[in-house]
Amino acid sequence: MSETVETRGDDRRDLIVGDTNQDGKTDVWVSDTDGDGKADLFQFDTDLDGNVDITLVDLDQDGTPEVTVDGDGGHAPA
Ligand SMILES: [Ca+2]
Ligand SMILES: [Ca+2]
Ligand SMILES: [Ca+2]
Repeated sequence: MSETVETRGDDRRDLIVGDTNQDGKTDVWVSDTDGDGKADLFQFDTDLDGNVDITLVDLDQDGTPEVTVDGDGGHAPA
């Protein structure tokens, strides 16, 4: 179980989903959780098993995430 992390909102919309190693599985997610169209949740699958390994939250959307947690922070991608 990973720690649950607070985000700006609960209305997740993925702005960018990336497959950096082109194995067909998504490994990067950049998401907006409060509906303003600005990214505030960033997730990475670093071991490429399809599950999120690190979650960063930019609560004030200044481009620098304030919060970093292991795992998906309770916000698994759909
Ligand atoms: Ca946002
Ligand atoms: Ca993983
Ligand atoms: Ca910030």
